[in-house]
Amino acid sequence: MGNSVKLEVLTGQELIDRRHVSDVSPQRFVRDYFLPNRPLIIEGATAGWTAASWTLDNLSQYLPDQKVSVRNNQSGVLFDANTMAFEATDMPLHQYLHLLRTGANRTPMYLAQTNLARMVYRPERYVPRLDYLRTADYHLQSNIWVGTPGLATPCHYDFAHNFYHQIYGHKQITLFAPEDAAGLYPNPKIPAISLVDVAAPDLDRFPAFSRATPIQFVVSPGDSVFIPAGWWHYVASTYDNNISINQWFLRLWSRNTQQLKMIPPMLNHAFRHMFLSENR
Ligand SMILES: O=C(O)CCC(=O)C(=O)O
Repeated sequence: MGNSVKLEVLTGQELIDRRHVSDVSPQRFVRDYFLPNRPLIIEGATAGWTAASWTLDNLSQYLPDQKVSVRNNQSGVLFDANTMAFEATDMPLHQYLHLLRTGANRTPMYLAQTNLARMVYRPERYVPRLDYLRTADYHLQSNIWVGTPGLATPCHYDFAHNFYHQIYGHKQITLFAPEDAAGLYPNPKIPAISLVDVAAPDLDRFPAFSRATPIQFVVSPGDSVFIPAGWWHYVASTYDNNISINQWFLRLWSRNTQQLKMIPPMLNHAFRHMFLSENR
């Protein structure tokens, strides 16, 4: 199966707070985590969500069958951070879930970053807004991720803030602060993506990576992670089949300075994307 996704040392797990939702009021979230742009693991935030009960066995009851694009890279990465190449197969969702349940897949497989709004009518029935989101927050989209062990999403950052919820199975997450960018060797063409394979870093090619500070931890069902905009994240499936859901959001009017710093690269990214799609 995958050639590099083995991780588990959990370096720096003491550098992130892990708190129960009852211990973090929305006001405390803003003061201690959102404004200082600090990540947080929150336990119990999804209790009561219908989606919190999703498993590989019952997901078909909630998501209608439809064609989905499933990544199946032998190399164990979702896409190659150097070339952006990836392999994918189209198949009916329910066939994919059956494949995972029976363990009949020959390679690691990943239904990655799939917008729930395109899969099901009114996904907020299953994945409601968190109490931490304010009325004016712009909820960009909720994505579902369904995969097997042996795959990782290369280290990258997003322009939006993220609540990442572990629904079923486990993931190992490695975070790096925005200040660690030099040690992560951003891809010159797509600076939001690191060239370093976090699970097997090539220190001859990327020597400054040894000066970056990883924050590594495992998420289990019921754990949510606040990943602020600009924080690098490498997300690995190392243990079991798994389901995660993430919610990207923007708080446009806020004193979170990191979010303001995201605006120029975000516009640059949007213009390039528009230009590239026009020239396709
Ligand atoms: O779960 C993963 O594989 C990656 C998640 C991610 O990159 C995100 O939520 O932004």
